[in-house]
Amino acid sequence: MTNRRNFIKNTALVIGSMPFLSLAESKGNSKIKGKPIVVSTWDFGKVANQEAWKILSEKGSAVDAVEKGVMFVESDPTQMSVGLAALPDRDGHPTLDACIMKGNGDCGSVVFLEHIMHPISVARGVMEKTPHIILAGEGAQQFAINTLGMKIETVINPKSQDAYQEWLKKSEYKPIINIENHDTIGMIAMDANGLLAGACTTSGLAFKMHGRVGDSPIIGAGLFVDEDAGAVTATGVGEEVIRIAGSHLVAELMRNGMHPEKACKTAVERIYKRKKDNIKNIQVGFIAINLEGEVGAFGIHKGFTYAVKTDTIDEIYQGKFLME
Ligand code: SD4
Repeated sequence: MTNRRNFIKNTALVIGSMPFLSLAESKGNSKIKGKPIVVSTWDFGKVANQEAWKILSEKGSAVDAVEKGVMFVESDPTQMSVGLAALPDRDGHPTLDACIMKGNGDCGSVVFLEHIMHPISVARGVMEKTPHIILAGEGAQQFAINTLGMKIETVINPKSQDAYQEWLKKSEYKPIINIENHDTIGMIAMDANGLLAGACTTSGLAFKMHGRVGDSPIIGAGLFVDEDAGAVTATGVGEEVIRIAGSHLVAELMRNGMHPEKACKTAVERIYKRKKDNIKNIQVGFIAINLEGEVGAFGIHKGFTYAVKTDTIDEIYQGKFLME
């Protein structure tokens, strides 16, 4: 992790002076395909995919697979960007966002949730046990306790606490791309029956304002799944993903026949077009699966990784990117 961080910090220094790279120059793989298949954001997607695969390989459902897959990351006590061990907001509270969606349009979401280990399961509870789609804050917490039987928990992660103490010295909110500040897990899957589902869970941007909610729990922004189009999820600066309804945009492009990689690239370019002047401070990446089980991924900057698992693949790939 330290090496990766240094590498990324160094590359971040040259952002802005670099021209766009052509697709051929940036590494990635647009030929990946599978059924069943599970695809997740970032390096930790690999272990999460392996959890999901336990369900997919037994002909289990995509929705069970994505829930179980991301739960693995949510309960990792060393995680600094997902779950209760993550970096807190500027007032010192880890506040969590998550959502889940099936190809038939069923979905559920929780925002600004505190002290609950598995926000994704609360989101699933909202989807399955309420007439609503989003529950927030205390109401979401009460639902988790009273209806789902969850308990209030706190996880002390010394690394997150030290980072917060360090941040407090200046208290400046300056996201640095590709460091823990942007490591949401978004997971999308197609099961053996061809059904699609996705899950997205995060602590959001580190040291954010108390009460801030990002794209990750917003259906259509951080996640969108449609049995007539495909499954898409996003990671990065949530405000920019929300502005373009990013995951929905990628899904609509795939519905019109665009390959998942081109669709992800088109969404990334839309953010670039609007934010050219500040693009060096903005990382966003998308991953997508279409109805044929073809995979695509694209990030604004170098450094966005994603993990793929099929019966023959278990890999982490470097997402293609617009600029170094
Ligand atoms: C957010 N999109 O809250 C999230 C952060 C993120 O990888 O994706 N990190 O804006």
